[in-house]
Amino acid sequence: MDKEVKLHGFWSSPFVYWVVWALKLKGIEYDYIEEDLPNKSELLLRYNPVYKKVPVLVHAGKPISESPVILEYIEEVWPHNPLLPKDPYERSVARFWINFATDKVRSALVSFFWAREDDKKEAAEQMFDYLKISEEQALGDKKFFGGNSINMVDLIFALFTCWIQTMQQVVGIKVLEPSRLPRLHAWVNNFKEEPIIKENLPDTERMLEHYTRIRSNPN
Ligand SMILES: N[C@@H](CCC(=O)N[C@@H](CS)C(=O)NCC(=O)O)C(=O)O
Repeated sequence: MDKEVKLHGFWSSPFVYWVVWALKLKGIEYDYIEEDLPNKSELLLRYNPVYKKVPVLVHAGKPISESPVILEYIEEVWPHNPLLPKDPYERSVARFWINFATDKVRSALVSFFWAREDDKKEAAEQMFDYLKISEEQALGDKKFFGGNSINMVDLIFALFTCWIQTMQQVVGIKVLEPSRLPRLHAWVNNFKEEPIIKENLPDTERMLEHYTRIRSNPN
């Protein structure tokens, strides 16, 4: 029987993983529909006519698009195993870092991935600066951004797990090194060791092949 919750996704998309992890951490059953992005399904185009992107979450026939919006929706509809702090101030701090990661750090990662030979070092340093700020100001000495357990900030910063690791290999520069970002580096390992995350990560070989192909042939 069809489930009430459906997720349209793509296997290498970090935005899709944010939603997968949130649903799994809350124990929500769902049907997963893998999209062929060069050849999107009619349903995806109907559900997300503005951006035509994944992820799209469909709950009781109603579509929700844009991953941060989807995460907020999941948190509101299924408040158990919370992904945001209860305290309003702490919640605003979490949202501040979610914003910082999706805006500043994510664009720095994209610029790093696409940088030409001459600009690579500068792009790497810009990303390092943002990661250092995140390490010092948001993570501190905690195990996770959420404290002792994973919260929404951890899910968003997960861009700096498999995705940054693959991109560093493709670009040929390492930014997230234990000597320069020791606490963030330890966080990556802690995050990837959490059972729900560990069971739901993209295959590293396939990621490397995929991102190498994208970088050498953007179209
Ligand atoms: N801002 C969107 C970004 C989603 C996004 O970029 N999805 C990509 C896959 S990683 C996509 O669907 N690309 C298809 C396209 O652009 O045609 C979100 O947070 O959900």
